[in-house]
Amino acid sequence: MLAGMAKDDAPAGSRVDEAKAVLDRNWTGVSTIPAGGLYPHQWNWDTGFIAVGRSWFEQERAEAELLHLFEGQWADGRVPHIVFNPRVPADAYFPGADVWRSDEVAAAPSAVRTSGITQPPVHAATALAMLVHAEDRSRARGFLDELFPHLVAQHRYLKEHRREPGGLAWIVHPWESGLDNSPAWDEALNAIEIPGGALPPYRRRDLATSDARDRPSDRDYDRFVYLLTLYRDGGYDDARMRERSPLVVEDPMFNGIWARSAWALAEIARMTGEDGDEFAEDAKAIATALQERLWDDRASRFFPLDLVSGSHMNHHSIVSFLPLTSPDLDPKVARRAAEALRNFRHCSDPVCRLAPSYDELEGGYDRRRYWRGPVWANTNWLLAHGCDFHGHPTVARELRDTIVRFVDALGFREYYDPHGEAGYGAHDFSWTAALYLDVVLGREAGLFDRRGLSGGSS
Ligand code: 2M8
Repeated sequence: MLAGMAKDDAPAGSRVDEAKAVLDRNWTGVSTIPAGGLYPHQWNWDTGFIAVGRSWFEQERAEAELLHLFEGQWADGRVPHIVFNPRVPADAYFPGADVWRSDEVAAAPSAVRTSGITQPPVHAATALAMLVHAEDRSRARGFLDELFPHLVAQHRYLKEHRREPGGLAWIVHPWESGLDNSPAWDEALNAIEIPGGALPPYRRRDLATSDARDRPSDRDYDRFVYLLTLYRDGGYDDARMRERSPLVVEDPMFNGIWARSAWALAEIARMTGEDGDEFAEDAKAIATALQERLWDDRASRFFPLDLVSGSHMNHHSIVSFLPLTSPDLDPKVARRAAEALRNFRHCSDPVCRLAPSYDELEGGYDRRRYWRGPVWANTNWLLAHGCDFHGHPTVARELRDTIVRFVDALGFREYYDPHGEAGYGAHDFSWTAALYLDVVLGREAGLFDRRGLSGGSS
């Protein structure tokens, strides 16, 4: 059971050196893997979180790993969700490079093999945070100059290839949401009829390295693989996928993070002497579209929109609150969302913490299966920045406290039981270590509480 303090009653936040050691163990020479065994390659949004934490103590490596991710960027601007490490055996992860076959697509890079879907665009805000943490600020500014065109291309990919006329970006795979197995996607996933012969034979690799109780069901996995093959066999053509995919969703979290990213791009443009108006306007437009299309006034939260059925997906998952990361959200809407977030646990247990990935009172909740109930460091961390920005420091503090208390008591796990009874998933999980570092060191440096998304940006 989670006690108030760390192991052996050490003071809160005393595992900073261990957190750095986790990141160093997971460093491959060019990037940081999420965790040994289960995730042996470079992941997209993981890199964004990892670089924030790493930049507190290893500026050069943090820059290198972000640049390495962008070596996998396609000519159309998409940043793939995985950049494969060629030194890792082909069967170490499924679906691997041979399944995605980026080398058969003209727009994909030739130097590295990648997946073809994307993940939430956290990287522009990461780059801003890295500037704040940098020991060598002139080097950090040079890095921003180098990264800026890549970030612009990432933004324009979403705008030109993934944007619905209503103003929000859609995703075509639960893996693009980052919250792969969330009950939020159940209905849409369950509605998918896989045509006979359309599913290639495959063997799951995740179950070889982790407990089946933590991972998605075989039925869900079939649908993950089917959606992948559909996109791949259509040459990763977005217009075609928008028309034919049985899963096309406007996700509040993806779009909230996109809005934050556009806002951060405008800030970076200002610092690097570029014109940032386009991005500032886009950030506002995405926030407006979030409110118009996904805000549910009665429930005081945002619900995803299923563009195939035309209905909102009214499940009580954490994605409903992530638009708080958008700086341009109407303050009244932000206040109501922050209040609803605080009541989100529905848990009588006093150690029950903010913020589970799914509401405990809802069908589909599972306190240990990934994204179906457990608490994750990254969603708490994103929400904390959003709550600070919108003037809700108490909720922000509670969210950050949860990260520190869970890690202090249970180690650097991939995710945690919301009642604090256990950690689950991978051990030595990189983004947990990185975000713990950011919270503990950011607090020591006095960065939080109404200082803005990156903890202060110039
Ligand atoms: C999980 O997703 C991957 C597929 O991308 C998997 O289950 O194999 C998710 O938690 C995702 O958000 C994360 O980026 C990835 C690596 O940590 O693992």
